[in-house]
Amino acid sequence: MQPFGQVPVLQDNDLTLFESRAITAYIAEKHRDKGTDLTRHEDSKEAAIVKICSEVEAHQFNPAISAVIHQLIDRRAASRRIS
Ligand SMILES: N[C@@H](CCC(=O)N[C@@H](CS)C(=O)NCC(=O)O)C(=O)O
Repeated sequence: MQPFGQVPVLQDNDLTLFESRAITAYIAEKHRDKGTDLTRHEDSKEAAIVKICSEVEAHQFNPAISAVIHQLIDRRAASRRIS
């Protein structure tokens, strides 16, 4: 389902999606009339700011925090092996 063997994957009827930000954008668009319009589709300036936030999260925040998360997971796994 995911060409790189990773998660997440979303299957919505005949549509299969991968890449977390594409999945969340799809869900936000699909359900935009059911609450807060997270993608701000009616205001192009606000929509652009949402896209900037997504890009910053993907390319600045995520690489930095991923290293921390993986270290925590590795440390927890190591402590389980010791005990
Ligand atoms: N760019 C992808 C990255 C997905 C990703 O890194 N998934 C990790 C878990 S958070 C994974 O499946 N790792 C297992 C592997 O790479 O084998 C996305 O945003 O969906």
